[in-house]
Amino acid sequence: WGASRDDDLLLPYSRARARSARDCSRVRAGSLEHESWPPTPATPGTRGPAVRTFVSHFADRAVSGHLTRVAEPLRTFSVLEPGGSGGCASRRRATVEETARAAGCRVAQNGGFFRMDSGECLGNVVSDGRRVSSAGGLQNAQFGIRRDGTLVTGYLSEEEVLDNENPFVQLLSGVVWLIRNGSVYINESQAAECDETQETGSFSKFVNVMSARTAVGHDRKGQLVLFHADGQTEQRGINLWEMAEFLLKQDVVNAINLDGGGSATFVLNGTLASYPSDHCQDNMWRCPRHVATVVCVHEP
Ligand code: NDG
Repeated sequence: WGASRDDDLLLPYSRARARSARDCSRVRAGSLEHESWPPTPATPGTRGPAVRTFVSHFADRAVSGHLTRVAEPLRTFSVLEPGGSGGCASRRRATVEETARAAGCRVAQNGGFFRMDSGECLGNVVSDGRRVSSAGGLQNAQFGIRRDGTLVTGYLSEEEVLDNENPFVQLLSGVVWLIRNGSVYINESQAAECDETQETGSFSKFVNVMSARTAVGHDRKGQLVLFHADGQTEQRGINLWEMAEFLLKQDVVNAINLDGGGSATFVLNGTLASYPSDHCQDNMWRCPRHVATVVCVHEP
């Protein structure tokens, strides 16, 4: 999928082409729209992630979840492959607990999207400086940290992902750039991004349906922010507009939407602390999904 659309880029007038709601062309070179936030030195005394638990009202529904802030993310934040290094290459899938326990994460959530049938990690994955998966220039919202601690949010060409001057040490892909420079950026994302990366349904269903959700971004102090809300597609949870509004109120400046639905998982000190929507083999119980990448907050 997607590859045939490469041809679009060879046409001189391709830039003028009206963008469809499913822009799955690949951008290899040049510079795309993204925001860079310079590293902020941590104020002395701030140690470890600050985890807040909420049960908040969205319209009439009570929704539970967590908001985590991380000072000095360069030293304490990692994107992890499923079940440890080599997990994307071998299309392994693991629960967030499995991946997080082995890596000693204090806080961990599911990360990027994956193919439900094959387990393939989708999009860019740079894990502790190792580039283990490539989006091949497909346009989806990216979040990453460069070697000097700069936080990058938005769209990146293949060339920019591979930058050698100030390379990415952590990078992952979501679907929908929720907040750009302090404003909701969902409509723009729907026009610009490849929606084949998600399997919930049409792009507008994916955006507007109530579901469990996760996100990553940063606030005005340069702290990395992780968000997770419990839910179940069409039954419980929040849509992307509600998540973006919540994050804006928390002083978030840039954020992207990560994998949600049955993938949404929050793990605190190695223990499941969220209410997953997938059923276990015994229909009575709910079980955390085996997912691909994990976002992890660990000791420096
Ligand atoms: C979740 C996603 C789905 C995705 C799948 C695998 C939501 C609401 O995980 O889009 O294809 O990554 O984010 N659902 O089910």
